[in-house]
Amino acid sequence: MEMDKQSLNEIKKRYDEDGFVILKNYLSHDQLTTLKEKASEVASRLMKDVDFKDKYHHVLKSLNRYDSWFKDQLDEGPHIPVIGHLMGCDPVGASVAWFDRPIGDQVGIEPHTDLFGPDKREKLGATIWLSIDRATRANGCLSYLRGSHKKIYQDKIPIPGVDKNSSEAVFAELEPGDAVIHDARIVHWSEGNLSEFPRRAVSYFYFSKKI
Ligand SMILES: O=C(O)CCC(=O)C(=O)O
Repeated sequence: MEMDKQSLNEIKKRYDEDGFVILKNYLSHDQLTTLKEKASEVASRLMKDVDFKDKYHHVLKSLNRYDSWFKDQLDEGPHIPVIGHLMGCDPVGASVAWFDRPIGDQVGIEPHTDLFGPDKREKLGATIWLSIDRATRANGCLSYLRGSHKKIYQDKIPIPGVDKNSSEAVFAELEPGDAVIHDARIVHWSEGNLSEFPRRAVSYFYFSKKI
């Protein structure tokens, strides 16, 4: 999606205030088809490898290490200018992830932030999460605690004391091809898939030192 200066400034304002911003119809039909095909192929290849199996058995990190198309997208994908604009610096690609939440998968991801460690105050980070399917509350869409990127939280999952029913909790319900970009400091989570519909997504994560 091409964005003019005014649109970029509008989304930056929302991103700075809320810690995330939803981009409707971000991918074209062709881009969505390609992403779905590539991600399904890599995921089915990597899922056969027992080393990838952990608590989040439908999540695969570092697709960029195992597939050159994802490495190219991480380093030079069309989303880099918008990520750089929102972060206010040159983003450094860290990881591409596959976040599947198949029908009946009860395992959501508890409230967390994406920046950890003693130097987290010196770092910036951002993720673009591209929805392959319709993501809803029923199938485990991403949820955010609006404005929480302005606070510092403990490096624990789940973060203690987060109220998922707070009036600041926002459900990022997306259509296929929509995207959400979030600040790595925002508290976010997702629930299990209690629906009859799949919920697949690919994310690209970037970080940088504050400048
Ligand atoms: O897709 C999900 O369920 C969680 C994604 C997430 O935590 C992230 O992109 O940082």
